[in-house]
Amino acid sequence: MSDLVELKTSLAQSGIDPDLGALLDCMAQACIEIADAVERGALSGTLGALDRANVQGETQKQLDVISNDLLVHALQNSGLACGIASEEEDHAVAIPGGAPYLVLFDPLDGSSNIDVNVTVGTIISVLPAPNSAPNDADFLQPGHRQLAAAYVAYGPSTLLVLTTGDGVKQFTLDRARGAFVLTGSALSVPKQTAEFAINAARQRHWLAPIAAYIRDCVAGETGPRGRDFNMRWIASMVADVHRIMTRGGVFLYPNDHAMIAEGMTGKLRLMYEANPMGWLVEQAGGAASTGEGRILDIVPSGLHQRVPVVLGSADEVAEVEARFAAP
Ligand code: AHM
Ligand code: MG
Repeated sequence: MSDLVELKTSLAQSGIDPDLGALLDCMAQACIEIADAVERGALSGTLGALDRANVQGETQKQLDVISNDLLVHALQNSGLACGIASEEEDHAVAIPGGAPYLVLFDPLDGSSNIDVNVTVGTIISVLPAPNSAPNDADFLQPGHRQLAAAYVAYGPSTLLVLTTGDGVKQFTLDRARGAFVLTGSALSVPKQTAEFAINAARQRHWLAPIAAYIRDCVAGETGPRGRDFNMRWIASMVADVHRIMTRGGVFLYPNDHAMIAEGMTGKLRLMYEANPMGWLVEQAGGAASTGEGRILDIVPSGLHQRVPVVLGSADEVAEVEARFAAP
């Protein structure tokens, strides 16, 4: 089909700084290589874990490291970013050259799903660079300062979902062209939903507001919510959020008593998971909260800081916030 709009063209027509467009196109090209690596899996001998951990103490998968290297090398050779922060890098990586952007990413989110052939993804955030030789502290900007946010879902189709602050566009990888093409120009998260996503195995650890919210959803038609709810949990944030982008829902990864006992403030990382996904959901008309306030207004204190996450259909996020606000 010749009337399809490729990502590069869509970016050029969007009115954003051409260098930002080129940066996003560069990231997209690297993600096509990640898609190839994920798809080949066992054929390349790249499934399974490495005998080493990242800065958060999580065992790295081979494909975590391959994906990180592909993105880092693409950016180092692009001349379009002056700093990188990644889930798989302990500290920020500076890139000489004076480009005005910082790029943050989770190279392969949900990587526990790789070995079972379930959708995984890449999450990307772009911030303005305050100087040309950034260190960790220069990245600590609230999410509302993001210039672009995107995820790539490596599923039955490889999808790129992107915002630069003017709504959310979806692109599908066309293997014949070797390019992403526009397949959705204004993604919208319905305001209301009857579907929630949470790891219910942590129920015994939940804080009271989360326990009360899920109890009322599960009570269904005869409970206080007066309707039946459905539950889905893929354990790949990209896949769970993409379902919500497509048909609505609420995704919760709250802080809980067990994590608090370990000195944690949730599981998901603010800078390269919660902020970009939060902004994408907001740009599609949804909401993104810790349960006690807007995620994008958090002033970060660390590159790998963790936060509670409640995002998706606006009415349901408000319902969770009301539980936290209740006396
Ligand atoms: P990761 O960045 O180490 O892959 O962890 C993040 C993932 C999310 O994609 C997903 O929502 C969550 O962890 C799943 O957690 P759990 O294993 O507790 O279900
Ligand atoms: Mg990850």
